Amino acid sequence: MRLRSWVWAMVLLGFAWPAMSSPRPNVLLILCDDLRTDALGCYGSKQVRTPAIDSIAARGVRFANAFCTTSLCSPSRASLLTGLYAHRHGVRDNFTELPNHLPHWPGRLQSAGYRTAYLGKWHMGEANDEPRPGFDWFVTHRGQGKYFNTEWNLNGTERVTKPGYYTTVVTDMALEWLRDQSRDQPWVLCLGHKAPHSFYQPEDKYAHTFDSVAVPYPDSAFHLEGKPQWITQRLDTWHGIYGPLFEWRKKFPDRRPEAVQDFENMVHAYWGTVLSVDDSVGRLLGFLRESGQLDNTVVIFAGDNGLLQGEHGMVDKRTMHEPSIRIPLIVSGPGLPLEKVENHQVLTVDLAPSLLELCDAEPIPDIQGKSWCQLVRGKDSSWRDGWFYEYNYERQFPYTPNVRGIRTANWKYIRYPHGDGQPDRHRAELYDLGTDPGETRNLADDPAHAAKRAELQAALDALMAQEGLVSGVDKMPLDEGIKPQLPDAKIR
Ligand SMILES: [Ca+2]
Repeated sequence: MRLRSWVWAMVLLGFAWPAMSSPRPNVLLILCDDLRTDALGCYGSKQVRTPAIDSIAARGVRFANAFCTTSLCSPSRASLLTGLYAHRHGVRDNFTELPNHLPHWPGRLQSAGYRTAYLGKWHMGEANDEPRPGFDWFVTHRGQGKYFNTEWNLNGTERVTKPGYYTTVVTDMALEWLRDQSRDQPWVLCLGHKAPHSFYQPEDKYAHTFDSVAVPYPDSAFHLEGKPQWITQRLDTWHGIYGPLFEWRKKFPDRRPEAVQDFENMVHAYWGTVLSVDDSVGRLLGFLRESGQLDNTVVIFAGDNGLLQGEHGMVDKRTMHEPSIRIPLIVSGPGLPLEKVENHQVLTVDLAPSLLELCDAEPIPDIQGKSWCQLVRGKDSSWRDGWFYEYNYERQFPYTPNVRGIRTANWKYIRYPHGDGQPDRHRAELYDLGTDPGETRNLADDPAHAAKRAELQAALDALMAQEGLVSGVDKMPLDEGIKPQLPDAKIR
């Protein structure tokens, strides 16, 4: 009774109720492109020092087992925004627009009264740099952008080539936008880095930081026995370790042991681009701290997909092996625990419902992701045990078959459908991640593990059937095999 009387007194005195509740948090999403978890200090890198990124983990939640559901840039970005798998949002490759009718979390927050901006790499719709729905301010470029001197489309008003390093330029633009925002209205800022996507070009000041660090090919590159043949066939291609290595190797294929120097140079350059991202994060956090907004901002640092860096003889991503599907995901802000490491498996599709819950906004109905807000507070005992992965063969990049697979906390089963509904022609893969996290021993054809394989096959079928993906509905192209051809220069 006392509370009700107090509320009525406030109403009679002319106080508005919303002003009495805590202000809605701002949202800063920092999205990297092709960032491996092991290129960050807080995920255990011994080489790459990332104090600013690590500081987000220290004041928030670091997800130790975050995964993408399709390891490819555009499909995964669409999943991060919409909470949907690729088969639902329809962005199956790097050349498809995110359909305008699909709701996404920044758009939801815009409808709920937020000011919203997207700055940097969008990359859904290769040639389109025009503004997209749901954002009050939208600055991007065509295609992959360039590490130096990118041409930007400023909110559809003009195209400007801004001199300098991409990571620095996009951070300057982000700070400029943040300084312009009123304190009376919450905001969403999505910053899409190009880094550390190929072709890796560090800033001059980081070009030689790792010169003294030896980077051999991973041991798993030399132990492909028991794995499907297509992995061996990939070795000399655009996505294999003896191939061009995103132009860090000029003459290829090169299987000579001394050609590992090209691989080492490539990895050094990749790491160098991450150091600039850490500088960017430091500047953004510094601004939020100095302007008194840090404690009321949800800060998300994430990658869109993982990256193979020599494991099993592969570079690039797309496959379902661990380095390809693992993404960094670190979140801090009001309502979240401090310095927590969350070990449950979370997915790209979980970001949208989680952020909308943190901002107390209307959820998007009928999506496939699940909010992890209660999970990280230790209050969700019904979290998923397993999830399925999907990738469709690309004729422009004929280095990875169709992939359907399931990952549980301790097991992974991967199959490679041909695309014609007939029995698979590639050997499947089965790994005991509990004892073999490096996926070195393929147990798929081991009679001692036949029951486990059958169990996981049934679980995969059940998960996909829940989404309506039964035989004949789950569409995919015909697998035309692994080919030596290089992709078209315009889409590399
Ligand atoms: Ca990517």
